[in-house]
Amino acid sequence: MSEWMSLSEARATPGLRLALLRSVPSPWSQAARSILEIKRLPYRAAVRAETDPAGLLEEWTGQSSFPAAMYEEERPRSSWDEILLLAERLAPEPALIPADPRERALLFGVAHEICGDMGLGWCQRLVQIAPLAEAGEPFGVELMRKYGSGPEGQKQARGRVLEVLDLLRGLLREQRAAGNAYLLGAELSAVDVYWATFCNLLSPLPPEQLPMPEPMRPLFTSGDPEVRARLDDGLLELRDRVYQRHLTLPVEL
Ligand SMILES: N[C@@H](CCC(=O)N[C@@H](CS)C(=O)NCC(=O)O)C(=O)O
Repeated sequence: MSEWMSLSEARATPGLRLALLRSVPSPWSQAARSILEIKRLPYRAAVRAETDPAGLLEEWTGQSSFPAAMYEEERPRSSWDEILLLAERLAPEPALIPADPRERALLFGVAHEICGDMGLGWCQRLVQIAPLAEAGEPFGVELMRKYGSGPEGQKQARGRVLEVLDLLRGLLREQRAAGNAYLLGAELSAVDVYWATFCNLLSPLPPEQLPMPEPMRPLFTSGDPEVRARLDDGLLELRDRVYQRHLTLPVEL
């Protein structure tokens, strides 16, 4: 279990600090933690506390989303790729980014399809929050203000989720045919970690492995039959395997 500190405490602490969203299975936060843990990088976990001055995360990191990784006095890293590159630099082994430039380009391309703007996580969030925002639910309205992608983006969102799932199951099928267990080959890479953690937006791990507030579970469970069919085609099994072999269970929120 992590010892959580406030953002103010974290700012006054040297070393590697990760500002995280707590209590919700935010896949960006979960992926960042998982990467540091796989690499056995010591870090301090920080969460916004009531004692923190308003706007501290924004002032410190220049943006308002979680996670953000801060190493010593270096510039804060707040996007999934910056956080991955920082972790890889601080602990090159086990490598989660291939050394070969062509394979690396593929890794960042696929990872963008999972974690980036208009990727799987982004688009599934648009699918989840649209009805809440339309109903005037403050949480949905706020997230739509922050992450809305215009009427065109909203229209594309569900199709993009299906497309990325097709991309991932295609990669998995090809690797399996070549006798490999992971999305990009024989070894775990960052895209396996992203898939396992982002899968919780569509089909969360069971309560004993992911103890999220239960009223939240339906929001994180896709009832879309086309999504379910794609998950059942090897992707849930991959998620389970990655968690069991490489990540921490139960997930700490
Ligand atoms: N900046 C991140 C994306 C992080 C992100 O979308 N975080 C969301 C998770 S739902 C968040 O912090 N939402 C809460 C908020 O904005 O207050 C990246 O590009 O990797």
